[in-house]
Amino acid sequence: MNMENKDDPRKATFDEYTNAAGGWGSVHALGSILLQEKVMLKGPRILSKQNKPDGFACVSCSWAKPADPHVFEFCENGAKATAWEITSKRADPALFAQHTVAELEQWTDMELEAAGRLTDPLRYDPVTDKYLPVAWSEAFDAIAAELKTMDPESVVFYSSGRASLEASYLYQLMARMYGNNHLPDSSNMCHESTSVALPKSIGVPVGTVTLDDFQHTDCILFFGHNTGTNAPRMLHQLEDVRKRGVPIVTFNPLRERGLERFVNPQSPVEMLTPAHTDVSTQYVQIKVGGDIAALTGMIKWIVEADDLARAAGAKRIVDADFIAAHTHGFDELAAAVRAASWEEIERISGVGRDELEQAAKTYVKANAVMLMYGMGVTQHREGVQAIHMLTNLLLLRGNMGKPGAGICPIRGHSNVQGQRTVGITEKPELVPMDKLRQQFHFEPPAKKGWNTVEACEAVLAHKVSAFIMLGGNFVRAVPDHGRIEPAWREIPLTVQILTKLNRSALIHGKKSFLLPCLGRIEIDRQASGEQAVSVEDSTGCMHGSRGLAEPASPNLLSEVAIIGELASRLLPPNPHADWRGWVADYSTIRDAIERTYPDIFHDFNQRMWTPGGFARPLDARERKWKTPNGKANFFAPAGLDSDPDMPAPGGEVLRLMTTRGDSQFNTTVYGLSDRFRGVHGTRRVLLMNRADIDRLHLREGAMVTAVTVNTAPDDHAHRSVGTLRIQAFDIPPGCVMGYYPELNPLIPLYHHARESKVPAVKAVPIRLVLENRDAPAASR
Ligand SMILES: Nc1nc2c(c(=O)[nH]1)N[C@H]1C(S)=C(S)[C@@H](COP(=O)(O)OP(=O)(O)OC[C@H]3O[C@@H](n4cnc5c(=O)[nH]c(N)nc54)[C@H](O)[C@@H]3O)O[C@H]1N2
Ligand SMILES: Nc1nc2c(c(=O)[nH]1)N[C@H]1C(S)=C(S)[C@@H](COP(=O)(O)OP(=O)(O)OC[C@H]3O[C@@H](n4cnc5c(=O)[nH]c(N)nc54)[C@H](O)[C@@H]3O)O[C@H]1N2
Ligand SMILES: [Mo]
Repeated sequence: MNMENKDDPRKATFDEYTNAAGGWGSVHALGSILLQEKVMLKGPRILSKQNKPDGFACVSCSWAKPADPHVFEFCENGAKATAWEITSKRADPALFAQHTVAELEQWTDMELEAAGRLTDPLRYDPVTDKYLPVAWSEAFDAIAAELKTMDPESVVFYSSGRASLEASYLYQLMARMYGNNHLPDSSNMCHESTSVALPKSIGVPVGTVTLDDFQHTDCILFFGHNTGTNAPRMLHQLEDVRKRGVPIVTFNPLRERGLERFVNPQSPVEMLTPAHTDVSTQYVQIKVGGDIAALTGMIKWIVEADDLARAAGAKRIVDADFIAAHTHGFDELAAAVRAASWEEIERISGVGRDELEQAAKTYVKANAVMLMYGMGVTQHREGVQAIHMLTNLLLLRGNMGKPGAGICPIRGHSNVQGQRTVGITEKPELVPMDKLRQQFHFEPPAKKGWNTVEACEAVLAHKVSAFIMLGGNFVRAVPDHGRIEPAWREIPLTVQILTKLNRSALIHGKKSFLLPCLGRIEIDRQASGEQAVSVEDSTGCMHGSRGLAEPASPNLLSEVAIIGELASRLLPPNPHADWRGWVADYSTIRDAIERTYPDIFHDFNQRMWTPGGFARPLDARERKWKTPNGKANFFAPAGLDSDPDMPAPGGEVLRLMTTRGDSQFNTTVYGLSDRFRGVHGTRRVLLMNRADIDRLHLREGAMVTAVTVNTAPDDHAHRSVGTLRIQAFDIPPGCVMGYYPELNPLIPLYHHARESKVPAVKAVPIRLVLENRDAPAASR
């Protein structure tokens, strides 16, 4: 264990990051990452192929990859993710011979993954409490034999959004041929609120914006996304847009650096001079959970201004023709916003009426508006309603289905959108089951499967006999660790397909296998030669991706090969499902995908190398509405708070948002600093408003325990996380920011979005208890 990497909040330092995002900081950080992973030599060559038409699709975020890429079409965080995958460090059998699982459990998340790439398949040995090497064929036979004895209803097939379209398609097919739709995925914790909201409002499950739209837009609204950290390549498009003078209005409780100022590390002019691009033209520092209220205020101003315009016979403010021809529900929405009081709007949004009116005026001045959003919107109790409010705003002025306009949910994992496109979902109605039946001559299961929260509930109820994981770190990513972890250890069989050691490998089932796979950056050699895979980005474009690094170990298999080998042992022989043939030549998997989804994937093998990717057809882009009533739908808000069951403000209860820092990819923690927010040397910190610190008789630098305030009447569980340092920060009163996944023990499993069951991790009610071990005075 590296003691330098120990998270000691008492030794943390804080500063104000005064520079822009991007710039020298990025370049410097990049060099030190390559050095740390000992990949100085191969790193730069590999990075030059990142997100290029003939290269590999970045394994970090899912932002679009342009047809005419920059020389370096990657960001600092994408480079970190690459270095993390091509690292020269190895977690080989020698490491596991040295340490029991109980010992490894003492390691931090960061130390576990820093051990490096897994090299060989491993089987848990309860006698020695160690993971021991196992032959691939023995592992597959053993897992298949176990699964065959189990009730398919009790087996879960989780996936994290990184696996390729090819691997994902085979995975869902294996689960369905085995006999269930228990296919929860990381999207259930992420943009599921989007997948529920958009089909009802505009009849598509994904965003409508493509990169081209950035050239035609004349206003961008930005809700709840930390772009500088989580999709930094988008800053290129934002910079271009700003250079044209297009306004960007941002709604976020925190003044995220990447949305304030940006220096392009690839632009020599900006690098040599202190010039930078101002990103947001108006920054609305909204309260956590205040989006529905803020949007109500904006829409109220628009509707009332339109009333006046109509009365005066002046030009309408709303697009009345579009509303009449294309939409349903305008009158209900208008009535709801007219009835809302400004007093309530201001109190719940935490924003003054003038600020909201200013934002609304910017919006109505523009002819083509794009709206982008992230986890700050989806991960609330009323996350689905909040998204309806976003589409409401766009539909008011026909900002859907015209160049430069539309909605853009900024997706997380690099292929999370694509997985859903090829059938990874617990909802049978989203899958063309008749096509699967025809193609593979089996009866697909009709019963709805479990999503992530339901799978956790099943684990708690001891209904799960096996949990298979295609990537990810399920045990760490989900809420309520204190309840989930003990139940997890009771699962008869857990199987993880993974690249690095993580907590889910250590908190394992009674029997446990670790099946290490190739990463997307590595060369994938099969019987017919080197294979490529494909992914879908946040803008619905499909890209080919070819690995170019030598595999971390000769004993790794690709995800496709692991699924194919397991399926061919698990499932009865079926001449229509040639698992080993698919593994030998992935182009045949793409042929199968094309047969299941001809509209999206016609000529898949030819088109996958289109520069910039090929776009899936999206009816909403052509103002065709595949909603139940054939219209684009307005939805009136049921209430103004995205978190209506939160105890009243002003008391001791605070709203905790759990979020990512600059040195992590989800549960993968690269380091202890969050540079743009000025936090160094710890992740055990709560960023608070200074007035709250005083009001609650706390002190900056004091150490506290955070305790969850239960909101369900029958919940008596005690949830707490201790040794957290208080730091004053520019955040609205009543709101607190802390880091995920360290704070996940605080989140009750039932605290999820009402309609989508996305854990409501952005607004957890907590109170703070002073510990008597203080940190030295803060150094800000
Ligand atoms: N480097 C890096 N890149 C990543 C990831 C990573 O961990 N590291 N993760 C990937 C994944 S899976 C995902 S889903 C995305 C996540 O990317 P984001 O969507 O940016 O997710 P978070 O980091 O959780 O940040 C949420 C943002 O919403 C704001 N926010 C919180 N509550 C509210 C609210 O009530 N209203 C509004 N308007 N804003 C709010 C927070 O201040 C923060 O800026 O990034 C992807 N890309
Ligand atoms: N409190 C709180 N909780 C959250 C969130 C939050 O904002 N706050 N965000 C939620 C969101 S948006 C998401 S998406 C989930 C993330 O949940 P997951 O997707 O389950 O978690 P990750 O941390 O992305 O998974 C990291 C692991 O993936 C494995 N891995 C990496 N690359 C590969 C690969 O190429 N193949 C395979 N097979 N495995 C690989 C590595 O072993 C690594 O340890 O967490 C959710 N949980
Ligand atoms: Mo995500």
